[in-house]
Amino acid sequence: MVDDILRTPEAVRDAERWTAHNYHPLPVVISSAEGAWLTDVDGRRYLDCLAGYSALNFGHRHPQLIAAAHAQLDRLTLTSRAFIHDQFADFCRELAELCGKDLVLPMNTGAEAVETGIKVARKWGYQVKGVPAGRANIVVAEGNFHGRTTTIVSFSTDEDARADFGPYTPGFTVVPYGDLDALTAAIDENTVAVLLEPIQGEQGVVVPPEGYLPGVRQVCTDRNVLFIADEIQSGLGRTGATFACDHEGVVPDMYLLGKALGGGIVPVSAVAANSDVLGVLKPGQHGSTFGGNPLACAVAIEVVRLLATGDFQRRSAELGERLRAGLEGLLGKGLVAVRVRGLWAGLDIDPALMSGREACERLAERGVLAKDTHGSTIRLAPPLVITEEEIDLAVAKLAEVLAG
Ligand code: IF1
Repeated sequence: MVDDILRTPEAVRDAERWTAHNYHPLPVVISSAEGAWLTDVDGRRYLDCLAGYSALNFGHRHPQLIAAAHAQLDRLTLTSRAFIHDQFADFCRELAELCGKDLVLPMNTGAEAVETGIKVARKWGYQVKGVPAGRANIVVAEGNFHGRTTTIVSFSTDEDARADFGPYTPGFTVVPYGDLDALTAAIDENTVAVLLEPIQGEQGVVVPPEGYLPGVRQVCTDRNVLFIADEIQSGLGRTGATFACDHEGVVPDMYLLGKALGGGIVPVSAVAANSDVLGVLKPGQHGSTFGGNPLACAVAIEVVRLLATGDFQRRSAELGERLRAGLEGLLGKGLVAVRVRGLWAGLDIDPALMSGREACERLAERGVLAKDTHGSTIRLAPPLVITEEEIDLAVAKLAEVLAG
């Protein structure tokens, strides 16, 4: 058992004693990290194949990001949006330019970006599209994961995420993911937006059929409906492009960003859209205490500059092909399906062999940390700084686990 191998350090028992049990973490207590590697309290090292659910795309403590954080910590950390600060304009401009949009609204967590997108879409619907007050609806997909607020779980199809959190927020229509006909049929005169992950992360890195995203784009354009792409997990280099939508040349009306935007250092999220959409918000109608704070902006500016060269995107695409080849080599050897886009993979293990959780426990015993999603599916999402040798190591350890 993983507890025996990793022992159960005092810190695990302390954590379990003093925290709500809203997670079931592996019994690993990390004390330091660098690049793609973690070190636990006993000095054991692990290759990180989760990267904070894609919040660590640039690796642990990327030197350029840490330097920006240190410099800002020694100057200014928080002003609130009641005033402006000297990092704010550069952050908003450089992120807007990366997205090809006019405006950026900074928040902190991904869920706040999603909530912002929902609120802006509704207000746009009433004030621009002319939807009758209180009648706006938003089309979402089965298997979605957009965060854990009560409104967001209102349209979740995952009972664990949703049960006993009612009463639920109305105004959402759920359709099968990847089914363009069903999505088109769900749009009516009061539909203000379609909200989708371009690739469904928590569902197990589910890539929609080719043509689906362009089809969604077209029907949203034709029906005057906002296409909101939740790129919080799929964006910022993870899939081998700046945004997952890029793979099919699709430009949404709103990008929802988070996770890696904060460089694995501070929570940073944002909504990027043109002024005809984000312009519906007036002072006092939306905000956040920490949204767009100086420390967050200083780090996120460096994140945007790391992405501006395209090097991380190219690296993710190239190394992703090595990862794909390695994983596809395990089909029929314990894996029943492999889905890969850049350095992001969803693996379905033969349920008769083991659960995703068991696979992750056995990987941890072998020095690789990953996370199951559901059942016998695990996701691999290493930092984009991982090397070819480290990819080969992760695949080899997975092969060992699957071979029993
Ligand atoms: C947990 C999942 C992943 C996200 C997308 C918005 C958010 C997330 C596409 C909200 C957050 C995190 C949340 C974290 C685990 C992780 C997760 F397992 F929950 F579903 F990555 F797949 N849109 N995903 O993936 O962002 O508010 O968390 O900053 O809640 O367990 P957040």
